[in-house]
Amino acid sequence: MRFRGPTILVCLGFLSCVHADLKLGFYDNSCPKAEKLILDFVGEHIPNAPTMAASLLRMHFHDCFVRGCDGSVLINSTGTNQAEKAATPNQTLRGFDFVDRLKSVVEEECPGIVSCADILALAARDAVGVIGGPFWRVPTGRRDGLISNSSEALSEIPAPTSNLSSLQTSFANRGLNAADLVLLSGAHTIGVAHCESFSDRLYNFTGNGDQDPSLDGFYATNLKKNKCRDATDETTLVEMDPGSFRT
Ligand code: HEM
Ligand SMILES: *[C@@H]1O[C@H](CO)[C@@H](O)[C@H](O)[C@H]1NC(C)=O
Ligand SMILES: *[C@@H]1O[C@H](CO)[C@@H](O)[C@H](O)[C@H]1NC(C)=O
Ligand SMILES: *[C@@H]1O[C@H](CO)[C@@H](O)[C@H](O)[C@H]1NC(C)=O
Ligand SMILES: *[C@@H]1O[C@H](CO)[C@@H](O)[C@H](O)[C@H]1NC(C)=O
Ligand SMILES: CC(=O)N[C@H]1CO[C@H](CO)[C@@H](O)[C@@H]1O
Repeated sequence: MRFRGPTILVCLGFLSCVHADLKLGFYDNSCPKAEKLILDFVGEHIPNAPTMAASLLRMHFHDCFVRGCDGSVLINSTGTNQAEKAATPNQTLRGFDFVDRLKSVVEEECPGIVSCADILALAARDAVGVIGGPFWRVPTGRRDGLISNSSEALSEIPAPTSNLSSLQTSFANRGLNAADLVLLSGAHTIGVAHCESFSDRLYNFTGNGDQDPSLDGFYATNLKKNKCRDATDETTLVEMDPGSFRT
């Protein structure tokens, strides 16, 4: 299944549609207010916390890339299971509380009807809209998964060090082509990254204390001087798109 042009971000919403019957307005009869409640909640809170839009969009992506968009990214670890949340790429996910609160609002209206997976998919879409991003239609009817496995998350979510061919393979495994990869990577026009996610490209690209030669020299120098001052910085955040990372 391929989606092109203005519907770029729709692909994420459709990832799980291969195995399930999703449709627009799945809850029109069972919980007619669901989508409005989500939109209102997001519209009320995202303007006060605009960086949350990026967090929700990324959480939706991570959810979808492990076992489909099934909400399993939200599941907590237990004494006997390390959940997706515990995997390294998830250590920088934020917004779990936001989704939990949203779920409570929807539960109050219609107990046990609307899946967490749909709530996350809709909230990510609506939050991007609130900060001035594109709109895409989100078919609903996802069912929540019960399995959440940190080692799967580690192997399924592309690493910041992944090269182009492994990114293409990872996307192809989910029915997404090179154009989808490029377009969806455009999500990085919002949000932030921790220095540690990419500092090897500044300080130790091949293990010899070198810099990635494909990185723009001016940008790299600027990052080293003003942001990621040494190879061990684990806390500094860098704006993905300096000057407009919230919009
Ligand atoms: C193509 C493979 C991808 C890789 C390797 C990748 C990797 C990353 C990394 C390393 C970060 C920074 C994490 C941190 O240091 O805090 C990040 C952030 C982010 N990613 Fe991706 N990503 C990919 C695709 C996507 C896609 C498809 C989406 C959504 C459509 C997405 C949405 C985001 C967003 C919104 C942020 C900012 C999060 C925030 O500000 O809290 N990414 N990504
Ligand atoms: C996960 O744990 C947090 C903190 O204890 C709790 O607030 C949240 O409701 C839990 N989420 C789920 C999906 O069980
Ligand atoms: C999690 O997934 C890994 C890799 O697929 C597997 O070896 C492991 O048994 C799984 N863990 C659980 C608790 O299911
Ligand atoms: C890309 O990375 C994969 C996995 O690490 C590796 O097997 C492959 O050789 C790399 N390809 C290129 C062109 O560097
Ligand atoms: C650079 O990478 C090499 C090989 O992975 C490692 O042995 C070395 O300690 C790293 N240097 C720094 C400064 O992190
Ligand atoms: C939100 C969340 O569950 N974060 C976890 C990510 O992984 C680290 C390390 O495994 C945990 O300490 C965090 O609680």
